[in-house]
Amino acid sequence: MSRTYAQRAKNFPQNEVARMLLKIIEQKRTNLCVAIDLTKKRQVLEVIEKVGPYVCLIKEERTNSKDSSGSIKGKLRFSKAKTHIDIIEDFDQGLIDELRILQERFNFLIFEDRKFADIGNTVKLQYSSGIYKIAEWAHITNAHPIPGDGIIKGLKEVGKPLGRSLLILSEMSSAGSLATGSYTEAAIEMARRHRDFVIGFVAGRKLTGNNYDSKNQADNDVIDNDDFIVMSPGVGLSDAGDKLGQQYRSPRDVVLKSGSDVIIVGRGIYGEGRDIIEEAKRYQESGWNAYLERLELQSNK
Ligand code: BMP
Repeated sequence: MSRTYAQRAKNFPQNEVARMLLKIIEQKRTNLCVAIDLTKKRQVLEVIEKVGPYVCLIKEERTNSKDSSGSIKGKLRFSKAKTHIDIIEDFDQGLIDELRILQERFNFLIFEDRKFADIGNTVKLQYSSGIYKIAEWAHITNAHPIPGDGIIKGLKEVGKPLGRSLLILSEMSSAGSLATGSYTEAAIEMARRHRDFVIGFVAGRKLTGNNYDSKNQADNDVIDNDDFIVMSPGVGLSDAGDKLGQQYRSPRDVVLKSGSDVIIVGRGIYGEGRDIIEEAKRYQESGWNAYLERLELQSNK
């Protein structure tokens, strides 16, 4: 049984990205992933400059890289998903080049939150081609399980030779999500069939382990050959949610009670009126302390 992030690296013999991520988490003592949902290239880079020391992972959204004006505060907008935008060819490489430089400087991985959801053949194109060429620069991306195994097979054909990894969206943080019950169970089974490419889940709680249904996740130990990294969005220390169905829980709740491995935080860090560096530190400390508390409870069992 492995409990620490560092110990768990050996549970991913086929996934270098998982081992790298677990190593970074342990070295930097942070399980914080910042979701950069900003529309201007300059805003994205500004936030990463500030949060870089406190994160293990940057969750990137497609951005409008042409506009270099505007301040961050009060100008947040979510990128809009467009059908097959990924295969249109006129992308500015500048942002990707700068992201790479920041990544090397601060030692974090990049997670493109693309939420693929189409048949295998289409997602292959969306992942490899078009403006964004996601597979070239994103260590991790994610997919909905709804189309069936073909979506993973398609993404794997592109991503695996490049050493990339995938997360499966098996639960969602928004109110009324349909990703529950047997849907979530089927998503877990799908991930198990593709352990050579799938390293974990986007979910609100640990979904595998010797006692994964327990209300107290300190009771749930990792089963080494059934280990997945769980990343949880819907994390906020100051708000209960937003007006569009988002629901927030604290890092302590998510990591200690629900056994999640990585907290994903967006507006809680760079929302209007927030001090980005202070908030990044606050979430990093809160997430890490919850992990230490979980370890202590487990070792006292
Ligand atoms: P925020 O902390 O600002 O609410 O942002 C949450 C981020 O996590 C967003 O990028 C959103 O797309 C993502 N997300 C989520 O909120 N819930 C999910 O179930 C899955 C997500 O990827």
